[in-house]
Amino acid sequence: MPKKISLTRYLVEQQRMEGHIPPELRLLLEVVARACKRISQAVSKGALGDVMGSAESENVQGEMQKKLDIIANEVLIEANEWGGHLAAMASEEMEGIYVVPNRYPQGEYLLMFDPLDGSSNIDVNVSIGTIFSVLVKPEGAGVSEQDFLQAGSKQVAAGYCVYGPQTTLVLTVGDGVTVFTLDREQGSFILTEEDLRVPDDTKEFAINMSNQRHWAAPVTRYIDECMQGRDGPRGKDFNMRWVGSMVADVHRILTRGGIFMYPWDKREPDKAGKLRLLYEANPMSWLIEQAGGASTNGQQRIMDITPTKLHERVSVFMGSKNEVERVTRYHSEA
Ligand code: P6P
Repeated sequence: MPKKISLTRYLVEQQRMEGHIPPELRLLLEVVARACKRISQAVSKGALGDVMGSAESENVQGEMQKKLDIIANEVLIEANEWGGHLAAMASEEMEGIYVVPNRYPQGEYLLMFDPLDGSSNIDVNVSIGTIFSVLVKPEGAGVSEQDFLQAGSKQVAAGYCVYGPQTTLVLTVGDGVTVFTLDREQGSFILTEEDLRVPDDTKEFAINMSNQRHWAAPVTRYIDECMQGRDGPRGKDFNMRWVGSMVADVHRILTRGGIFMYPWDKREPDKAGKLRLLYEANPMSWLIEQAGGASTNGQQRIMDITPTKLHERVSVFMGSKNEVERVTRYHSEA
C-alpha cells in the first residue's frame, strides 16, 4: 500500500518531481476530481434525491437520458468553465462542443467526457462512472470541433471515476496508472494504488453474449474457442463477466485482468460499433496500455485512429495483451 497521500499532494509532487503535470493540467485534474465527488454524492442519494429515472429527453446519440446524465453533465460544465484552464469541452450528452464563455479566461486544454457512463444501471443500483480525456488545443485563434479530432495518442491525461461500493478515481498522465479512493469522512481522494498492471493472460472475457448471432466471424471464433474450455484449442476454462457499464468492466480488468469487447455487429452495419472513440474508447485505451495491456478495434491500435467526427463510434477489444493480440490476429486471418 503506497503512502496514504491526497490527490492534491500527489499531483503537486508529480508536478514538482516529474514535470509530467504543468500547473494548469494539475488544476484541471483537481477540478475534475472535485466534480466527480459531487456526482458521487448525487448518485449515492438514489431515490432519496429525486435523481432517479428518465429525464424524458434524448441525447445526441438518440438514447433516452436519465436525470443523472444531465446532472452529471451540468456539474462537469459548471466546475470547469471558470478556471481558465480550458478552451472548450465535449460531452456524450451534448451535440456540439461547449466553448468556455468569453466572461472567463480561456486555457490551452480540451476536456472530453462521458459524464455518467452505464446510466442504464442507475435505477438498479449497479456501478456507473464518469470517463474523461484531456487534449491540448492546437495553436491558433479560437476553438472548433476540428480541434478535438485528434488521435488518442495525443491525450495528456485520461481517467475515470467509478461510483460503486467505493468511489474510485483512476488516472494516467502517461507515467503509469494511479488509483485514488474517496475518503468520505475527509472528503478527499486518497492514493491507494500506484502503477496498476494488467496481466498479459486471462481466463475471463467480457462481452454481451446476447449479440452473438450478429458478430463477425473472428469474434465468433474467439468466443467459441473460449467456450470450449480446457478440452478445446485454448486448453483452459474461461469465465464471463458483463456488467453493462464500461467503467465497471474496465475497472475489473485493470484490477485483475480480462478482455473487454464491444465489437461491430450486423445490427447497425454502418456503425463501427456502439462505444464512442473520443470520450470512452480513447481514455480507457490509454489507461489499459499504461497498465501493460492492449487496445484495438480489431484492425489497428485504437489510439492511432484519427477521428473524423466528435461522436465517432468504434469497435473495441481491450485488456490482457495476449488475448487482445489473439482476437486481433483472428481479424487479420479472416
Ligand atoms: P449493452 C453503457 O450504455 C455503455 O455505453 C457501456 O458503458 C457498456 O459497456 C455498454 O454500453 C453496454 O451495452 O448493449 O450491453 O447494454
